Amino acid sequence: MNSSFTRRAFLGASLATATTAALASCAQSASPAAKPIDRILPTDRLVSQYEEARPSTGTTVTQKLSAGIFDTTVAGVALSTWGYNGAINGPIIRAKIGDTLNVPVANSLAESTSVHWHGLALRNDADGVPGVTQPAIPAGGSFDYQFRLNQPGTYWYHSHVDMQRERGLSGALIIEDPREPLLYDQEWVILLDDWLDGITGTPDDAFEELSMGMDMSGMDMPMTHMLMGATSTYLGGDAGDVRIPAHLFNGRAAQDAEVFQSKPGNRIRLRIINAAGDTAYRVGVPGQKITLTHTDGFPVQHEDVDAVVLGMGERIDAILTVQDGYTPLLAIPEGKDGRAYGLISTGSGTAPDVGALPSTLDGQVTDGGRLTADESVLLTAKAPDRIHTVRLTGSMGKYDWSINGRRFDMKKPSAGAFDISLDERVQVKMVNDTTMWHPMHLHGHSFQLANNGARKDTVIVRPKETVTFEFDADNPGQWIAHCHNAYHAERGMIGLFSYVR
Ligand SMILES: [Cu+2]
Repeated sequence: MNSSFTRRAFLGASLATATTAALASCAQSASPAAKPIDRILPTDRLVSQYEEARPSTGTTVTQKLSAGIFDTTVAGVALSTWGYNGAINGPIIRAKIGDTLNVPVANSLAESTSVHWHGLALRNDADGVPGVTQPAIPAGGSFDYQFRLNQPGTYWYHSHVDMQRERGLSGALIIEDPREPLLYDQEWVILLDDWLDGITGTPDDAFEELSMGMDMSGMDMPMTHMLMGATSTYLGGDAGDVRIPAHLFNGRAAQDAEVFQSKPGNRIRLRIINAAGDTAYRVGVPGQKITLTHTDGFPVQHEDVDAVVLGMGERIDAILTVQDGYTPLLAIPEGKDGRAYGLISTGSGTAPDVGALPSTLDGQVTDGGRLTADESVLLTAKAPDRIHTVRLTGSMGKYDWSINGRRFDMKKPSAGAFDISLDERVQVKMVNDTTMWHPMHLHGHSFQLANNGARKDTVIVRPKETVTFEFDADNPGQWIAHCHNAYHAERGMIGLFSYVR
C-alpha cells in the first residue's frame, strides 16, 4: 500500500463520517451532540436581568473620563504621554455599594480604547474588553459605562486595549460600605506603577523588542528594554522581563515623593494598588509592622507583617498606625533596581533623604494569595460541578506566552474556551508549566483560593506551581482570564470563561 493511497482513504473516511454527522444533525436537531454551543453573550437578556436583580440605592455617581495625550514630567524628564483627564493617574472614583456608576468616556486618542473595571463582578456588557464584551471605542468616539456596584473594596480601572494602560490610562476605584466594620482615621489610596513611556521609549517599543524573544538576544541585537537577571526568591526565580527607568508612587518618582499629612496615633487605611505592567512591589515601613486587612477588595483574617508583595493587578488594604515624625512607606520592586515611596508626616522632624532609606524589606513577608479569608466572605461548602485545568504555557525564548498552548486570538475569542453553566461551582486548577511567575486575573468574579484562602480576583502563580481556586458561576456572560503582566497578556496569555446554556 503506498502512502498516497493511505492518505486518500483516510480523507475519504473522514468526509464520510462528517457527512453522516451532518445528515444526523438534520434528521434529529434535538440531538445534544449536534447542537451548536449556545453561548450567553453580553447582549443576552440575562445580563440585564441579573443587573436589575442587584441591590440599588437609587443613587447614580457620575465621573467623566477623557482619554487623551498630555504633557507632564516624570522623574525629572519632560514627556508626552496618554492618560485620563490629563494626569498620569485618573481621578479616584468613589461610590457606595448599591450605587450606579456612570462613566461617560470620551476618546481623544488617535486609536480606539476601552475601560475595564478591574475586580468588579459587574454586568458583562460593561466589562470593557473589545471583541469580547463590546466594540472598542473608536478614536474621537465616546461610550457610556453604566453599572451597579455590588461589592465594597479597593478596585482599579484601566484601558483594556493593547499596551495603553502602560501609559497613564488607569485610576483607582473605591467602593465604600456604609456598614464598614474596620476602624480607621484616614485613608491613603496608593497606585504603584513601573514607568518607561517617554524615558526609554514607549511601551509599544518595549513590547515589540520583547516579542522577538530571548532567543534573539544571542544575536547582535542591541537590547534596550529586555531585562536579564532580575530575580526574586520570593517569586520563585525570574522576577520580570522589562527594564524600568522609574518606579512611581501615586505618579511620583522617589526624588519627588508624595507627603501625606497625619497625626501621631492615627490609623491610616492604606489602599494599595499595583498598577504596574511587569513589576511586583514589596511594600512596608522599615522597622514597623502593618496589619493586612483586605486583598482584592475582600476582607482577610488580619495579619501583622513587615512587608507584603503585590503582583500586577493585586490590591492590598492595610492599617498603619502613625508614629511621630516622618514615616516612609516603601515600595521596592521585586528583583529590580530602584524604589518608590511616599512619606507620612506629623509635622515634626525632617524628611529622610532617599539615599538614607533601606533598599530591602525583610522579616515576615507575605502576599494576598497566602492570606486566609475572613469568615464573612467564605464561599459556602459545596463540591465542584465542573473542574477546569488552566495550564500557563510559553517561554522567554520565543516570548510565546499562552494558555494551554494557545495564544489568544481576539478574532476567535471562544476558541479553546472554558465552558461553564449558570449556578455551577467551578473549580480551576492553574498549573504553571513555565519558568516564570504570573499574576493571573479573572474578570467578573471573585474566586476563593483552596483551604479557606482569600477571596481574590488576581493571584500570583509561581513557576511550576499549581494554584487551585473555586468560584460560583453567578454572573452570566463571556469573561476573560489572563496574566496581568501586560506584556504576557498582549502576547496571548489570555483564556475565556464562557457561560453556555
Ligand atoms: Cu505572565
